[in-house]
Parts: sequence; C-alpha cells; structure tokens
Amino acid sequence: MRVHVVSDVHGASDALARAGEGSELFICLGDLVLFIDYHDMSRGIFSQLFGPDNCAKFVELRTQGRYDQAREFGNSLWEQRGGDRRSQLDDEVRKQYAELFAAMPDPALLTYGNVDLPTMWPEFTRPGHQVLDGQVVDINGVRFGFVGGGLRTAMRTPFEITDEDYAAKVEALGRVDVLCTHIPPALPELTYDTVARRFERGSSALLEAIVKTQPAIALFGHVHQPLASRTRIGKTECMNVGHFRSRQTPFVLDL
Ligand SMILES: [Mn+2]
Repeated sequence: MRVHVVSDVHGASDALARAGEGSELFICLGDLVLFIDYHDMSRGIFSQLFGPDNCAKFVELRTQGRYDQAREFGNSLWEQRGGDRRSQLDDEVRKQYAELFAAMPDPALLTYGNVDLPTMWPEFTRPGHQVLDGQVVDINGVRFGFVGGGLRTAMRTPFEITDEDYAAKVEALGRVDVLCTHIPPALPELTYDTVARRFERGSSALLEAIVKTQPAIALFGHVHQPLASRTRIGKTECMNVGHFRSRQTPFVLDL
C-alpha cells in the first residue's frame, strides 16, 4: 500500500492538489492555515490584515522570545484597525480553508495541527475526508491511530490543549501499527528547530506510549526544520514527514 503523508501545509494549496497523485492512501497531519510566513512577510493572515512591515516587526519580537510584547503589539494593531477581531480573523481563516479543502485529495485521513480551528472543519471537509483525533482506523488490516493538536505554549496558537487532555487521546488509541500525530514524541533531537533555534513542544505521553506499545511506525510533523527528521525508539521508526509548504511534495511510505 503506497501512502502519501503531508503535514504543515500552511496555505500551500497548489501543491496539495497534486500531493495525492499515485497514492492508495492519503494522510494529512494538520496545520493547514498560514498565519505568518517566516520566509515571506507578504503572505499569511497577519500580513493580509496588517501589512508586511507590521508582520516583520511582529516576527522579530517573537523570534527574540518577547512574546508578551509581540501580543501587545498585535493588540495595538487590532485597535487601530477597529471592528470585531474574532469575526475578521475567522473570515480570513475561512478563505484559506475553502481553498485548502477544495485542493485536499479525496479520500483522505486527517487530523488537526496546532495551527488549525477544528470547529470550522465541518464547513469545509468533503464526504471522503475522514477526520480522526484520538481514534483508530483499520485500512487493509493496518491499524492507524491519530492524535491531533498541540500542547500549550507562549505562542498561544489556536489549537493547544493541556498535557492531560493530550495524554487521554493517546491512551484512547491502545495498540496501533502506525501512529499519526501532528507533534512529535518529546525527544530533543526531534523537537529542536535548527532555524528557529528553539525547542518546539513534543509529547511525553506520546513517547511513553511508543516505548510501551512499540508501533511499527510513528509519523508526525510540526517541527519545520528538525535537528533529526527520524530516529528509532526500540522497534518503532519515528519519522517527521516534513514541512509541506517548503517541500511541496508528500512523504511517501510503502506499507
Ligand atoms: Mn506547522
């Protein structure tokens, strides 16, 4: 079974439309929305709303780890702009989701990233799109388990949950053959981003589950430029499927 996997699509709908070609199963591990493009300040929702110069300033504050100042700066921009913040933001997210889900291969198995708004997905998914979070699906005798979302951070991305809630979703899976998540297990070589030069959050519940249940494969994304894109935990091959927005091609797996 030829499986194509993508994660961290972040607005790359053109490439997404081609990503299922030649596959028998298509999997998306989330982060569809592009809030900020760290390589191109003219792209993404923040820039759409406030312009590239303000976007660059916001990114600089965040890069320096000045998250409170970044948030204050963001608040001041919203005040200048006026109007209802939530509805303007939701409008921009909906524009992106409309484009992305139209391009999403169908059928597909999907879970949420931390830069996703799960409550909106039912408006955009098509009948062949199966969204799984804390759930297992059997495809040709192979058990695929899915856990979506991220853990709490100072960045306050839209879909961050508590460690306890995340652990409960991991626990709900039981034994699987292929573990599919947005964030990696909490190992430093998998969670360190060499370009952002910081640790992203990995899950220790995920790490414990891998040690205990030894799935054949663990797939994840989230860390766009990881120190190591794969490692082994006992019998489990752990693989970061890559930053789709940069790669533009899916991760290919033959099962
Ligand atoms: Mn991402």
